[in-house]
Amino acid sequence: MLGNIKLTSFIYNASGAQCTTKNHLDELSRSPYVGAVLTKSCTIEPREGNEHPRYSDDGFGSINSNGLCNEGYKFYGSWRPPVDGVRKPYIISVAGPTQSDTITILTSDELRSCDAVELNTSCPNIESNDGGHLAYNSNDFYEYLRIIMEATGRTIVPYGLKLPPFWFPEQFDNTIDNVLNEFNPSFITCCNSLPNGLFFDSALGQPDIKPKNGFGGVGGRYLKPISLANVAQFKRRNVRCSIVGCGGVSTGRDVREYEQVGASAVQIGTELMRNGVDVFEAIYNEYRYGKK
Ligand code: RRO
Repeated sequence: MLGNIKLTSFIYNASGAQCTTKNHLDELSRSPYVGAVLTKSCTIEPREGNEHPRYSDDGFGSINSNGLCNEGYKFYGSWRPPVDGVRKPYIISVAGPTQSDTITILTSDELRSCDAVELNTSCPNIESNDGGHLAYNSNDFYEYLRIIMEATGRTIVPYGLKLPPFWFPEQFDNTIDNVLNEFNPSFITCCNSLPNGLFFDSALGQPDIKPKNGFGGVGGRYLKPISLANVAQFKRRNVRCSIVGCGGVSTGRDVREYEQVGASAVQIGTELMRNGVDVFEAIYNEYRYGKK
């Protein structure tokens, strides 16, 4: 469950991984092992994103500076699951990225077609929020959300917050006091990618990805202990909302670990990028029937 939303499986895709186009969304919707369909973070207008190469996988984890490539909120608001798909929760990730664009998207008729919104407050790769700074300052974060909530009359569909990785006790405490207790999201997703990492190809003498001098958001197994700790830290503090784990899940055991430290659901990103939608069947079976 994400708040009051019943998922059809404990696992679903992370925003950004194979969820940008109609084909991606149709495919996710058709898999019985995928518990919800979550979109790529959207903006008002479609965006091409950053120059290529902007994604790389070193076999352990991933780095990206995709630059919010997406088809625009009207597309995501008008997408409907294919008729042969199982009806499962549809969650639209909204990036804004500005406050006024976020308000426009959240108050649009198009957004009423989804079951929930995941508000992306932590994109590490766009100019206006370089490194995901916003959510690292809980006073700014409060002010940002206060204006959005006032403008939307708090009437938007159930929503969650995609948070950046935190480390220090006061980051969890301040986010809970200034943000979660003030705005009561239905869920939080821990975490977005680690900002401004670098994968470097020594044979070529250059970074793996081109935008931003090679600096990008790190995901996959590099992120797992950090995301797992973030879920556990919020859980220990008895947050009222559901917690979604996201970071480095590639086996059923990973899913169980997230569940055991307090996650209500788990998202899969790098592994989905690597091996496509079939990963859900394998990971679901391992999780459910206890192998790996
Ligand atoms: O598109 C991206 O560059 C991106 C986004 Br919006 C995000 O939230 N997290 C990420 O790692 N990449």
